[in-house]
Amino acid sequence: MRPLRPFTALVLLSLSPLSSAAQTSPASTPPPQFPQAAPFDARTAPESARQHAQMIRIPGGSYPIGSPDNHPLANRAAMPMHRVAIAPFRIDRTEVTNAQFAEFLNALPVKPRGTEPGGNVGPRNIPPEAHRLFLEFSSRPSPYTIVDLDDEEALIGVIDGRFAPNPGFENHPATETTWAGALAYCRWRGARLPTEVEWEAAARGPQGRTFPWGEAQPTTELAVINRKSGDTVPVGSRPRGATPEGLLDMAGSMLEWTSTLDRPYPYRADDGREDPALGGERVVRGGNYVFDDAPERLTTWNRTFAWRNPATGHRQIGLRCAAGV
Ligand SMILES: [Ca+2]
Ligand SMILES: [Ca+2]
Repeated sequence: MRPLRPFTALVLLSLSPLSSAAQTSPASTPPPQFPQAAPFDARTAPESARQHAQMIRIPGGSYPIGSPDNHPLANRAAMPMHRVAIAPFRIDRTEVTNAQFAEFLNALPVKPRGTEPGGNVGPRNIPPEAHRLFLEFSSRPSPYTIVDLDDEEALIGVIDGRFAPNPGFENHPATETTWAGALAYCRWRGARLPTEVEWEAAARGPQGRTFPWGEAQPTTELAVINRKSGDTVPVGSRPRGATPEGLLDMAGSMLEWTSTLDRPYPYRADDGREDPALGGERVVRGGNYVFDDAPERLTTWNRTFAWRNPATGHRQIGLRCAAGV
């Protein structure tokens, strides 16, 4: 359970203020080098190939970015509103699914053992040298996983010695992926993570929509919100909440990792916030199905969310990839 972690960290800090644990916050850990995956192959990764082929083009141009200061749903952490010139790019139509992310795991040089559903995967299922890549809680806490398969909210497990989505959850959004795990997936597919401003431009449009679908207040018909923890739904289940270009679940369902370090607006691409080698919190966008049912959490400009340590996976954070045109 993720909510226990801050408490655990506090206990450790208070008991051993001079230990290395006190001096290095997990969120500041630089991302590691993960093992090299086999080259992307559409024949063995058909779900990821389909997602990639259906990416949606977002026009380049000057986009409004950041929170207006005179709006009922204004957010100080997203001020000031400014304009950013954005080159045309493509972005996934939906969040990446468990089936798609499992295809990436099976391209890694790691052979899991046995059969266990996501959440029950443990040291017996993973070769010892790869525990740190897949297990957040089993054995010692990992410094930086790809995905937390031992977290109770994980929906990818092991079936007959292969990584596999939990049956029935193939088309649900991937959960418990770390920031670097999300980046590694997108790179394997020949893509990348969207920058924070690309994500915002795709959700907001050049005219500056308040919500991805427009100005109407969020409802459960427009967005996957107000659900119990673990109760995800298949990606793209709220077509009425699509953007004009057809992007789905840009508000609600999962929060989505971006490439960008959490630094104040105005956005600057050249000040280090896009350096993938740096530690620090990465921005997640779009609200999520458990915690973010309030309208101010689902605006296209909101960039303030708790629990986004990039080194561990989270039940409420998923991903979608971007690429050049
Ligand atoms: Ca989302
Ligand atoms: Ca986790």
